[in-house]
Amino acid sequence: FAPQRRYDPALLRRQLALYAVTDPGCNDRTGRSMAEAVAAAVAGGATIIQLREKDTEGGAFLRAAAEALPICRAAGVPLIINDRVDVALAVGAEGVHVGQGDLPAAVVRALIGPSRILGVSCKTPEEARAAVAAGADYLGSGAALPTGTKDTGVIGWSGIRAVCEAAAPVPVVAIGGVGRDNAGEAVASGCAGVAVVSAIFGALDAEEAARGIREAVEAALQRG
Ligand code: TZP
Ligand code: MG
Repeated sequence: FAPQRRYDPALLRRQLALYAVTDPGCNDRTGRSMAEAVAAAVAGGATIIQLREKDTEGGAFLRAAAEALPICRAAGVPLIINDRVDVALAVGAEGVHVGQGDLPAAVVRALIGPSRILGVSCKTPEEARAAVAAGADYLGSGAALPTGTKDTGVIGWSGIRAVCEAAAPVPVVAIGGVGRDNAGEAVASGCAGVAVVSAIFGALDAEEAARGIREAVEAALQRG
């Protein structure tokens, strides 16, 4: 009997630098398949991938995850599944990401065990403290800025900073309207990295887009 170990927090923090979040709507517009989109993001330097396949049923979601997993594994990039604990466990993904309306974070932690990554979306310091207490490994916080990708409230960089302070030392990624030009602001606000949908997956050259954002994050992390 070998006790399961927690996913290494220092490794996870580094892997949160550029968190690429898939979107079927972006792929419809660019004509890329989900696998092509993931491969391009990873080639450009995405350090972690989330499959966020809203409106995709379980069977199709599982097939998408099974396609994405070897692409991510080959690059040493963790694969996180949005919302669906069952899909994450069935495919053997590294983790699950849930929002405030999904299964409670503590329940997800109990289901996935200690060694898989648990991410939780938080808009406020109160939500951040609860998610950390429930066993979150990282938080996603936003929308940092207005975005057409999701209809959600904007909390701004001050809101992101408040979540980072409440979550510490648990790392936070900013999401919503984030790209190359403002990735540095996310890091300056206390984030370990940025979570990006359209600035990568909506770009004509997703690989080049990812590369540019990764460079901006790394430069900001170097500045400290
Ligand atoms: N959660 C808060 S904003 C958002 C999510 C999933 C969408 C972010 O998309 P984009 O295109 O990177 O602004
Ligand atoms: Mg959700």
